[in-house]
Amino acid sequence: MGIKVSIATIILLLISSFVPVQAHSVLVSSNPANGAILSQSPTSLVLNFSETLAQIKNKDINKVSLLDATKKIIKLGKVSVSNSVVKVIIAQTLAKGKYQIHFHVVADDGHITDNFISFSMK
Ligand SMILES: [Cu+2]
Repeated sequence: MGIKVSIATIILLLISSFVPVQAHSVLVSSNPANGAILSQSPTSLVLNFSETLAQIKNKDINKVSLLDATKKIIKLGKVSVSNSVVKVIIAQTLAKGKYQIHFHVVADDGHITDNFISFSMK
């Protein structure tokens, strides 16, 4: 019994190690870039992922939010997705300080990427 369970576990581990890792969408680049120090307020956020993102008509499954240093949410426009690129317009001028871009996106294979990057305004 115990042996059967461990064999099943080993087989599962072997199978999972063959699942292609490249299917996970990771952030490749962005504008503003992670760690950027800007002197001019950006008018949009552009996030470039490694994989095509899933899209469902009339549903916002790919989400982006912008927070200031006090975790206050900055108003953004509607998120637009084109293949692996997410773009959103920033609806206001950003004051001096630190900001975080949080993103929660769904790759074509259904895998979710949930992370954030930071930039600051000097
Ligand atoms: Cu994946």
